[in-house]
Amino acid sequence: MVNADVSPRDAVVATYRLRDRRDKLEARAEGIAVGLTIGSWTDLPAARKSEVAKHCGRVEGIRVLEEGTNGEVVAEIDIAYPVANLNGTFASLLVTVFGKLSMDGEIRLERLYLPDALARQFPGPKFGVEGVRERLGAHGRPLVMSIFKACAGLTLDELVEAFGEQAEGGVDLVKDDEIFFTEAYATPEERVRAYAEKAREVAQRTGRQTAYAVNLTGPVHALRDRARRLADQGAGALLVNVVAYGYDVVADLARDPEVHVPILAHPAVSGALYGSPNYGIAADIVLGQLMRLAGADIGIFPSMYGSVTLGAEPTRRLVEHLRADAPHKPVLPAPSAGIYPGLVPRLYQDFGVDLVLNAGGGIHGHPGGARMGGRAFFDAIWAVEHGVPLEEAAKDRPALRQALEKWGVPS
Ligand code: 1AE
Repeated sequence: MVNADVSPRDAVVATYRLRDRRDKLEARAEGIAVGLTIGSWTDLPAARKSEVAKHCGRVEGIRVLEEGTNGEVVAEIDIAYPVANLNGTFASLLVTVFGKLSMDGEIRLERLYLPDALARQFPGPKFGVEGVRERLGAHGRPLVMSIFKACAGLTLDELVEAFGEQAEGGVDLVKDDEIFFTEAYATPEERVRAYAEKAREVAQRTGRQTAYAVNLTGPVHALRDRARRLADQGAGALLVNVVAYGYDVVADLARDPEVHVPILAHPAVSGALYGSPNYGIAADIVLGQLMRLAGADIGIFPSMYGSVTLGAEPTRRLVEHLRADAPHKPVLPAPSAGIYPGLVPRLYQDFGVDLVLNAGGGIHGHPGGARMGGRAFFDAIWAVEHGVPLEEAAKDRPALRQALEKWGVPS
């Protein structure tokens, strides 16, 4: 019953890491290939029809990685699923490769190969690295993004004042915190309009334009209208809690020409998918590969250094997905959580110049306030670009000096 005709060109190939008895691996792999496509746990007469059999999955490989105990081994298996089973949605992709299977004991989706013809059915980023740089007028250096902290409970006037403080620091973007949902004090539309006015006022004085990435919240059925409205009213970008809402929701926004601003993908909730080494879906798929397909222009993920961390190897693979040669535009990486000015040389070294320096505490916790917090990042950028050690640059740059005094430079 296994389909021998499906070629890599017209198949999605999923690689799983699982634990099972060595002598059961073949049957297990075959059970997945059939069970997730045309079969079930028992013989189904209809599955023998040739038209149905065309849709069957195929075992592409079985590799034992580690010997375990009691005859069990840790192994990787590759299963090819015909693209013809899918319909260009994340729902069809994820349910095919890891729907029911995700509940079948110790098994983890490690890699996912999509042929270009299938990848093209997903929108990908509307702007990508160059498009975001163009919109923000920021070239040849990392972007600096401030995370708006402590928002719930502030009146619109207080919020505008806090936005102004961040804009005075010269940051390219101020983004809402992902946990900012309440509209009791100001709606997202009111914030967008008021911050845009404040940004214009600051820009007239400083020559620096700051865009606002507004948290796109509300019921799913209203998101597209709200996104269009926020874009029209002056939002610089949309912050979306992608995993909570679902990749297809983001893809709909990315496909819509009237949503004419970049999408910032926040990773909230994703740890529930990738957190275990033995279950779930690898972080680089969740936060790299699928985010790009869905249309994220900036991809936020836990940095390797800070308060919520991701290891160096998953990070490398994740960033590779964001930047790899592919049918879609590349995505700007925003390694986040616990970012402060002393880390800037390390971030350049690890990620290069196409990068977003995204900081909440590292800007608002600056002894001189958010204004000085933003400046400290630009001082650090200046130092790296001129090959000057941070401590040296800090001597005549008070914002950087105070930041280094408070948070130091990692060794
Ligand atoms: C990986 C997500 C980071 C995030 O959402 C966040 O708010 C970070 O804040 P700070 O920079 O760690 O204060």
